[in-house]
Amino acid sequence: MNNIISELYPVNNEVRNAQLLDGLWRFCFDPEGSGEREGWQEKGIPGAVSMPVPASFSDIFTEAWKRDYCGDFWYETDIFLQEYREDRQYIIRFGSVTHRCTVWLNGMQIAEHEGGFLPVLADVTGAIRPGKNRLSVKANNELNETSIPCGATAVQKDGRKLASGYFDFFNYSGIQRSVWLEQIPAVSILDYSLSFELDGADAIVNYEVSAGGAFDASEGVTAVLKLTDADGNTAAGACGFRGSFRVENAHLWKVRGAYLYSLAICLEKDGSLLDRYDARVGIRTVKIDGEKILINGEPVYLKGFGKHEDFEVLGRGFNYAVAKRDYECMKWIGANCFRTSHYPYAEEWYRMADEEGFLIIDEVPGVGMMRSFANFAAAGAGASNGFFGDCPDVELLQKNHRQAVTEMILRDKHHPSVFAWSIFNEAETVTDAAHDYFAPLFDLARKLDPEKRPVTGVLEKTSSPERCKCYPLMDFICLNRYYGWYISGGKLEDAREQMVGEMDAWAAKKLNVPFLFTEFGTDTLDTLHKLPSVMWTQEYQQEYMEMNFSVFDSYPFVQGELAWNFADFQTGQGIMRVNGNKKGIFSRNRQPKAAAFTMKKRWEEK
Ligand code: GCB
Repeated sequence: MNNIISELYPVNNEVRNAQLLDGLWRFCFDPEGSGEREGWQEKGIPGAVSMPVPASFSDIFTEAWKRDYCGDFWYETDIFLQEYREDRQYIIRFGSVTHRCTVWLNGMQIAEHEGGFLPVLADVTGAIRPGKNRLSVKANNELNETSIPCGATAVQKDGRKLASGYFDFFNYSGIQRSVWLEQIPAVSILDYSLSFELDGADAIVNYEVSAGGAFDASEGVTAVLKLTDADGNTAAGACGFRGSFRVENAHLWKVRGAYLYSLAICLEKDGSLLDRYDARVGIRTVKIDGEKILINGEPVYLKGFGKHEDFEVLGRGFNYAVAKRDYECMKWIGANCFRTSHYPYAEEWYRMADEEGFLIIDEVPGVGMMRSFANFAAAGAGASNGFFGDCPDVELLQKNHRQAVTEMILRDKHHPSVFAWSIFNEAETVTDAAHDYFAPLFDLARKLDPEKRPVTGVLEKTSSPERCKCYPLMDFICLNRYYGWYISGGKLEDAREQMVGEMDAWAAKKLNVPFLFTEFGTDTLDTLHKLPSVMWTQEYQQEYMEMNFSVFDSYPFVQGELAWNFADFQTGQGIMRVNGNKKGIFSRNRQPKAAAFTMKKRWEEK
């Protein structure tokens, strides 16, 4: 884990410089896994083709084996540095490399990272030189039962490897997020933490700043903070590495009514500036109070989606235009929340949510912890297994999971949009081994978050009120339920009865916590209509939604509904999927299906 290099998002100001390295890089596959042995990191990669960064490589090519490629693959680019300065620290920052990588600069190894959805950081001070530098990345996208997400890698008849995730999304891989070269002062701000209390019209901001490098606080270096409101007026200030300050008549960050202050965090010595980090701050509180979710002390009902980072050609590559369109569609439909199913998204998503006033449940890639390539279907049929009891190396799995929780919270704790952490999606939760596996991960999240946001996990059907051993770990309970699709598909009245049966059993437990439906939905073709409806038509999706809504509305502890999915998305191939999962309320190219109008009407009124 890269715990000494700052996770802070790159900024540009008078002392910090962040240069984007995105563009066309050189790329090649390494099916034999021999590149490192053969010294490609020193000699350069052989037979390279050009490859856009950021993007998944998968949907760029026209050959099936390249789309489905599993194993090692390499990226390479040149970085030009005009001048090397002794008083600077040089950092290379990948938003992510999926699922693991080793990185070299001019043949010298500078980073190694496990996990495909969080930043890879390398301190290249001393390794980078003026002029041209070669940056080489060996990445690998195999899946196994100790990686998160979990899956398996099989060797096919022709010798090629094939990854099969124990999850329902395509194993998109590559350098899917932006890459930066940062130049920061040798004495620099490593991290900061904020938490908020409301006091009448004022807010108290508790803060802590940590610094590193050639640094010794006793030598008279101090932190100076200045908070500026959206009109550019000074709102508050403070001195010292930790403390608190009062913001009079604080302008709160509200759900769908965002307000962001600017916070300049400076390191100073004898009045001269050593470092400065510019942060955006949303003042708001989060609390669970009985069955309610409170933001700034006021109950909020969550409306929105489980999403994916997914689009034509880009795969999981971040693209501002697609993200902006998604926010516009979510605003149009009256949503206020989404879950980053099933992995932390590119940081730009959170920065945009901060501005747009959306709430986010931030999820680690703790998905596939049930040995079935389609646990959603297996669960519907009542299947379950003891994943944690017979996982080949549960300690290694937990170590990787712990690392993802740590890196996610370190990266995302500053966002007002993030109001909860999700530790898993649809894991096996019915054994004592599962409870023992998850309990320390919940504790870790609670310990790391300065704001003590709620921590949750997402339960599939087998995690029933009678059998689930993990729901007591959660601050609110998230249910993925498909009554009327995987269960009693096409028979909405039977489905309603079964759903009510389960909800009555939860109600009888009197847990006094909020419940969210984090998934419910039907595969629906955006070309298909039929009256009376049948499964897969747009009419059926609407009727299914109406049935679900009427059940949600009869249980006051249901405090939110995040439909599955915002948009159609790519999956692996199989008889359950028609070129991907079609449960989108929007098509893959972000046009509304009929149910979108049903939801818009409800959500605008609710
Ligand atoms: C689920 C999973 C999600 C699937 C969905 C489905 O329960 O959490 O990843 O895509 O069901 O459509 O079956």
